[in-house]
Amino acid sequence: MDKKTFYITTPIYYPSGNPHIGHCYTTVACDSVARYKRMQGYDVMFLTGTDEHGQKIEEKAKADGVTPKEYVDVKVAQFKKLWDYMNISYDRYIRTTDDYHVKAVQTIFNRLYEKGYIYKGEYTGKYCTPCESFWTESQLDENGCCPECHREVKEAKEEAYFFKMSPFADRIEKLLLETDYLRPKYRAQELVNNFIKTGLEDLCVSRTSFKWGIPVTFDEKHVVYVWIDALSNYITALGYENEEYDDYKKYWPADVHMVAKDIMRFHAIIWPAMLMALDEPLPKHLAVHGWITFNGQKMSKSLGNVVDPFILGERYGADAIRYHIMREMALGADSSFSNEIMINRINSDLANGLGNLVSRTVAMADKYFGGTLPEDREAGEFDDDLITQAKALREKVDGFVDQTQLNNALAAIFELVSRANKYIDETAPWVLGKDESKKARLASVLYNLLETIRIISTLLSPFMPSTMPKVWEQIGADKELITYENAGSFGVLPADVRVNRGEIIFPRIDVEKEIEALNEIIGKNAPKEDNGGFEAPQQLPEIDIEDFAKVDIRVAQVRECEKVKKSKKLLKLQLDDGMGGRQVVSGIAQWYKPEDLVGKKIQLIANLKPVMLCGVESQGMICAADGKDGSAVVIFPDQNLPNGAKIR
Ligand code: ME8
Repeated sequence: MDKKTFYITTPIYYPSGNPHIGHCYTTVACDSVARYKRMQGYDVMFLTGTDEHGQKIEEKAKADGVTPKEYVDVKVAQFKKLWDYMNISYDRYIRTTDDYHVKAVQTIFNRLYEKGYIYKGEYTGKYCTPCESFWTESQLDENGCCPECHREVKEAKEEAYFFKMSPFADRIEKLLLETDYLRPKYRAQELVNNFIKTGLEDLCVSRTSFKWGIPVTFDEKHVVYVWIDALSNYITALGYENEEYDDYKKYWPADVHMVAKDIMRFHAIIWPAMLMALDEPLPKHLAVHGWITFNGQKMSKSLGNVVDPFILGERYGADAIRYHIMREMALGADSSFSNEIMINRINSDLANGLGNLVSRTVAMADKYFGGTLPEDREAGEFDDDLITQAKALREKVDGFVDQTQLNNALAAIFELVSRANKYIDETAPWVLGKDESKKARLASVLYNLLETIRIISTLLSPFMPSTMPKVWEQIGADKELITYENAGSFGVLPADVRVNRGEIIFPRIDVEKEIEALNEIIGKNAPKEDNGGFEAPQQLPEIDIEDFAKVDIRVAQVRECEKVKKSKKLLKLQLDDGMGGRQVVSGIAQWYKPEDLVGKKIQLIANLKPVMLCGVESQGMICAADGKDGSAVVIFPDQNLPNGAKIR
């Protein structure tokens, strides 16, 4: 019988800069799912690649004095180098400059034209150059800026081809609201309200103002513009309308497209509409995750130096980075990146939790039995609880992987790590080891631990593929015992299993020293132009420490947030300040949406006299820095700080 297939994709990334930890997240997450599914016996196709056309690339290449193709070749090599480094097991890598893709996109464009879904018109609209997107007036944010990146848009007009979206509105609404295509589902209503209920607008799909794109065959001054080119990759990479590959029938429809929220709309609305127009089946799931943020800002190329995945990987190993980013990001929510949180997590979960479990177990088997367990056994208290939990783990992890909730899958695995460490404390093998008559009991305890570690490490291997083989070596598990089937049963290792003491798999990191070292590296790597023309204002006259002590600055958490009616600038925030709560009004509405702030910790000036702003009382002020572009950037303290903590 043919194996069941599983097709998973990352977005194809713009190679307009170097890849950063944000790109790593999606790619590592897809890789882990792909590996897990392979372990389950699926025939997996895991696709990633690069989206190489567009005005931005054309401009960057020109600035560097190279052709666009020369420019992207260098960047693509950088992406591929990172994926090798991170152990990304992609099966196929698509470049939108690949000949077969170019021809297939032309065929797709022509087909949509012949079917009457593409027509020629004139575009007048608001154009955001960084996002390469046209927006309608109604889609702009409250400041008349791009709804994605909130930068200025400019009026633009040109002859263009359009893709008719309206015929698909009803089907797309049903897809979003009545099926589990979109994950998390709670985003569906917002999409329907913002883009479908207001009338699904036709999409501009060609441009004449630049050349670096796929020419429209019947009207060569036009190039296919962004989305028809980019989204088609998911099918052209399987051989749709080309001879390069022949897997379309086998793998389509995709099981999971994974993207971040910035491109959710394109994958939730435009991509299904394109497929409907082509009469092709729709993908099964779209998993949308949030952004990795740094100080509340989306991680981007300019911040890439702060958390260069190569630098972090060299210091802690690719697996520790993979673990950390997947453990931090809940499907749908943003995840704030900090070197300190990462190092603490490596210490607590990997060094103290898993690492200790393995090294203590192996060391005791070595010490008390010379490395080989005797076959006599004696069951005892606590065994059943551990064994039941260990046997149940696989099913739990399966469920979370199927829902693309990888943080929960890892949390479930590490619950068992904690349970096993607790079992060591409960059974106290070092006491059993002192008493000759307890040897059979001691052997049982160590065997149960080795079995639990086998199950844990098997299920962890798709997430941390390079470290787990070291664990198998240490616990004496032959490669053929490491299977998905065996991860569901207990008692797989031979009774006289032989362990091999080895190196510590995750050494503990000295947090303070490491942060210092990282800061030094970051300082060295920071590009000189990073200040981007920003000139620090003149320092104010000196004050005494007593003057400063008069200012009461506290950590507080935003519980609720809404716009102040009739004001473009003000947000009203309800804070938990550890002192009973209060309301603060802040002039940051141009740069933050209420949902960007809810749940976040902020810094509160707590003892400012209350004032009325636009008729609303403000009992304090939240701290923000002046951004380069005149924006206000809220300073977010560590999320783990307690509400009401004093800032000195
Ligand atoms: O949008 N946090 O390419 P892109 C989490 N070419 N994920 C992040 C991230 C962050 N800070 N930054 C980037 C494009 N990503 C188009 C896609 S698909 C047919 C065309 C990840 O290079 C995340 O997966 O801007 C996001 O959706 C993607 O990179 C955007 O990559």
